[in-house]
Amino acid sequence: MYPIENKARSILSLDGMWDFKLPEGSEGREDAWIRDFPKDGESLYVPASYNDQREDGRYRSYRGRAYYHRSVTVPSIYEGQRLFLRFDAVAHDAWIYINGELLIAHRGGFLPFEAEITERIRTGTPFSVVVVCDNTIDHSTLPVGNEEGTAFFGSDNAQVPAVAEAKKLRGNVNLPNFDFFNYCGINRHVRIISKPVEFISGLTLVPVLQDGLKSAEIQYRIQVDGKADRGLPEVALSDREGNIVARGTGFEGRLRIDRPRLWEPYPGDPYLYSVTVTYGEDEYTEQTGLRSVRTEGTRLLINDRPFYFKGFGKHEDFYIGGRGVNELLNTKDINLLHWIHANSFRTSHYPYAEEMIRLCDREGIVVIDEAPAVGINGGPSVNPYETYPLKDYHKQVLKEMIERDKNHPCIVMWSLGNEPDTENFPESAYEYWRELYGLAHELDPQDRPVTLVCCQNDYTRDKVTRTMDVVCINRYYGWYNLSGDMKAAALAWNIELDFWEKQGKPVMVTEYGCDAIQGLHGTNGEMFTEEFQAEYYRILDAEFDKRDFLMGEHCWAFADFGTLQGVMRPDGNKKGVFTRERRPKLSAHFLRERWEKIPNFDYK
Ligand code: BDP
Repeated sequence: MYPIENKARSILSLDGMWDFKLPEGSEGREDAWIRDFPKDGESLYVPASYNDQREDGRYRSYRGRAYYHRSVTVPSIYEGQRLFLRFDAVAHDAWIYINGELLIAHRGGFLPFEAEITERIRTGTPFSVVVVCDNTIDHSTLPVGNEEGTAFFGSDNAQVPAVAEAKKLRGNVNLPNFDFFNYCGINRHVRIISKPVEFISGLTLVPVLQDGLKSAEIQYRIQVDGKADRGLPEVALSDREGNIVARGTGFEGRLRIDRPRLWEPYPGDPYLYSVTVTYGEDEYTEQTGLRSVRTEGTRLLINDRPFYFKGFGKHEDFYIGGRGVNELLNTKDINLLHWIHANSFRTSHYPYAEEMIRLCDREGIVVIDEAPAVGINGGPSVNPYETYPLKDYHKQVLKEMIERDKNHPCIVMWSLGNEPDTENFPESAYEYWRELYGLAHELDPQDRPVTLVCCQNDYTRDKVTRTMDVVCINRYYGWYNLSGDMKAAALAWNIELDFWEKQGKPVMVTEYGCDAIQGLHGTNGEMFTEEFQAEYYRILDAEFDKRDFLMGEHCWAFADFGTLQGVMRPDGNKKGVFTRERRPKLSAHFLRERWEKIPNFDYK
């Protein structure tokens, strides 16, 4: 549950300066650091990625375990409370030690974990927290790293003998099989949360709209923790003004609402109610919205009306902090989405910080929530489904993601992953992704639509994409192929769209785009110019408008972002419609004019 403060709970933030150390070589002394952290550690800021905080190339190229330390004292006034240490995200694998003893280990860099420390510490007495985090990516991690060969967009031509030899000798390096920088470290907030001895440990909310949206109920389920029986929980639902509009008692129940105010995407009113649960001494409040979501024919319906997605794939990425949670930047991004008349984004390619999802609830931005499964693709000769040990872990990540985000009204669809191989090994792909599809439906109490985002490939061989609730396609006609030839690109799009039209499914474009270097201009549609990017969108969007079954367009990408260096990535990926510092490129003005004219509902 997201940490909150109220009369029963408080938060001690552990954000700020931590001691940090990267192992120097192969001395193997680091185990001792867990008990006795070296005094010569560097100072690094948390929450943020460690990679760009110091002028040391090793911080960017490092592969392996990194060590953080901090001394903490919980004030004595907390005596008698239960205390929990929570990490919102540590990339990628983490081991947390309290006074030299392992408290908890966690796999995966984008989801929260917490453990009770009440019995491990004494209030009023300093204790040490050591975080060991490992940024290794390989065939068993999500996102996936390569174990041999080159990174995504790498430039190592192994046919040159000297290059092949040098690669063998260079030792362990991280080879991302994905196109974003592998920013690592304590990327999100760290907090100690105090809770009463008996406390509320789980809350599930399912809005059900009835009677042609004229009435509604919220089904709730509550879990508690603690030895003593504190009776039945009480539940109160308040409207935006704070008036209680429904009450319930018990671990499960329904809150009925007459004349409900619906949660609507901006510029509609993203109306939020508050659910407050009390149990013994404890109290927990969560905001929730009333909205329905389902697919029907070629449409995705929000509140029973066909929604048209306008927006982007994004990244959590910024100067210096890397993938560190950045609430100031999130605020700016949401306002840029409003400015450009976008209504949605996908959390490509991993679940974003909880603060961002909460902001989207409030601001009426529709979200497709994506698991960090990117890079499940080994080329024509490697069947990743047989050789990458991922499935159980992938299930675990899905479970954690849906558990974290299940109550948010802004989330209307789960994405199981991005651009896996579905073409070289279509049967294996089908088996793998259909099982996860079933699991996501099972796990989600709101039973939202489920998708997987499919790669530019021979779509006729792909058997699984078409079985998802929504077909999501990433396509780069006019850029990676038919480069610069927008006439041919429009033709290719139409050939492919004819195919998808026949599937009778809701289809949306989850990525299309091209690099544009800020300030580079031209008069003849030259690739990489701002004019080319604007023209690219103008030409392709005109084709999309002719297709009634297409239910959305997400440009790639919202803003320029950092990647591994390589010959195709001059200072990162430049497909942003905004620059990395959030200045609009020419295409932003085109999209703003276009999207102003496209309503959220009934466009198609
Ligand atoms: C797609 C990926 C995305 C990349 C993009 C690109 O989904 O992560 O950044 O292409 O090449 O394949 O810019």
